[in-house]
Amino acid sequence: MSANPTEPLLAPAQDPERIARMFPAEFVWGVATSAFQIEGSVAGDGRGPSIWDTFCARPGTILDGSDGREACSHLTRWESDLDLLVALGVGHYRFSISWSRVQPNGHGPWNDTGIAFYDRLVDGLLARGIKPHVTLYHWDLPEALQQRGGWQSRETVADFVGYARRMGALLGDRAATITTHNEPWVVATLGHREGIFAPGLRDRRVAAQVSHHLLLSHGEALTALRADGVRSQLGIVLNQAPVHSATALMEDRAKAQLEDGELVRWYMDPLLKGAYPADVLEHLGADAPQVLPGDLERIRVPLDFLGINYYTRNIAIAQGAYDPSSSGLELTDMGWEVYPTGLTELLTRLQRDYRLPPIYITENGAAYPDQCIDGVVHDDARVRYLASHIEAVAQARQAGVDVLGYFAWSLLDNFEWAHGYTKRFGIVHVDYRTQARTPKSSAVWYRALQKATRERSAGVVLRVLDREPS
Ligand code: IFM
Repeated sequence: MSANPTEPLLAPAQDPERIARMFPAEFVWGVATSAFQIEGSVAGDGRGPSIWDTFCARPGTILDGSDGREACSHLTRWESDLDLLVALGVGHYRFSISWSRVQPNGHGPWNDTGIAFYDRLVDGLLARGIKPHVTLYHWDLPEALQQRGGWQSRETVADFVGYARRMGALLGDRAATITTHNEPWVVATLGHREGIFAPGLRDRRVAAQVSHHLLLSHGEALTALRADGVRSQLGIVLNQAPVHSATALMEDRAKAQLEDGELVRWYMDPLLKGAYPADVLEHLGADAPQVLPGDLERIRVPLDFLGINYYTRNIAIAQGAYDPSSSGLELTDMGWEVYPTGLTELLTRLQRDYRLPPIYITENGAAYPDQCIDGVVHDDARVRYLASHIEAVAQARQAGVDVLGYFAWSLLDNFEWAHGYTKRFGIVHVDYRTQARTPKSSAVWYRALQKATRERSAGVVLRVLDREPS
C-alpha cells in the first residue's frame, strides 16, 4: 500500500523522479481548462448566450441532456480553484475567455463585469505565482454572431480581431501566452460538417469556408496584437494525430492520406507554408473555400509557439467504421486507444515536414470512469496514461523537437461537450451535486513530478555553485 491513500501505486515507469530527469529545469508544467466547460453562470452578470447554450437546448444533442448552466461553478469558485492550483504545485494555468461574457453580442458594447472577472482571475494567478496562458476562442461563439452567419461569414473575422485586441489590451502585459484558436479542426469539422458540436451544421462547403475564416482570423489577430505591442507570446493550438491506415489495402491507405490532409496538413500548411494542400483542395472540388488574394499571406504570420493537443492516433478505413477494441490496446472511457508513441511519431513528423516554432503540448489526458469513495479517487490508469505520454514528449525532445511545456487536460472533471458530464478528464474529481473538489491520485502524482523537476533544478544550481572557485 502507498503511504497516502491518494498516492498512486507506482511502477518504475511512472516514477516521477525518473521522468523529471528527462526534462530541463525550465520545462513548463501546467494544467488546462476552458470557459464553457467549467464556468457555469451562463445567465446574469451581462453574459450573452453562446452557440453552445443554443446547441445544448436542442433536444438530443448532449448525451445526458445537460448544459453549461452550472458546470463546475468556477465563476463563483475561482478563488478556491486557484488555491487548488497552488496546492497541486501547478506553475502554469491555461484557460479560455468566454467571448460572450466580455462582449455579449460579439461586436459592439463590452460587458464590464465579464472583463473584470478575467482581470481578477489573471491577477489572482499572478499573486499565487502561477503563469496565465490565455485562449481567446475555445468554441463558444456569441450566438448573436451565429445569427449573422457565424464563422461562415467573413465579417466574423473582423469581429474576432476586435475582441482579440480588447483582450490583448487587458491581459497582454500579464499573460505568458495568448492563443487565438483552440482546435479549429473541431470547430469546422464537428461543428459544421458532422453537426455533432455547436452550431450543429452538416455542410462540407460551409465547413471548409469556416476553417479558412478561422485561420484568417488567427493571422489577422496575431498581426493586430503584435502591432498593438502585446508582450505575451502569441500562437495557435491544433489538435493533431498520426493517421494510420487500418490495413495495408490501397483504399485504406488512400483514406489515411486524405484524413492526414484534412486533420494535419489543412492547418499546418497554410500556417507554416502559406498554401492549402493540393490533394485536399482537389477532394473538396467545388466545395473548396473562397480564398481572397492575400489571405494566405495573412494566415502565415510568424508564430511564437504552436500548441499541440494530442489524445490518441486516428485509424482510417475506407469502408465501414474502425473498431478500436480490435487493436488490443487499452482504451480510455472515450473509447480512444492509449497510444503514447503516436505523440513522438507526430512531433518528429511535424519537425521533419515543417519549420516549427517552439511547441507546447497544450492538452493531453484521458477520461476514466473515476469514483470518489470515502473521499479518495484512485485513477492509476490516468497516472499510467500521463506518465507514458510525458515520456513520449521526452523522446521527441531527444529527437530534436523543441517542446517547451506540457499541460494536462484537465484540471477539473467538466462538461465534455456532446458527452455532457458523463466523461471525467480531470486530475481533480468534481462532485456535481455539491461541487466538492477531490484531487485524484493523478493530481498527487503530477504534483510529485513538478516538485521533482523543481528539486532537480535546485540540485543543478547547487552542483554549479560547487564547481565555482571559492
Ligand atoms: O474537452 C476537450 C477540450 O475541450 C478540447 N480538446 C479535447 C478535450 C477532450 O475531448
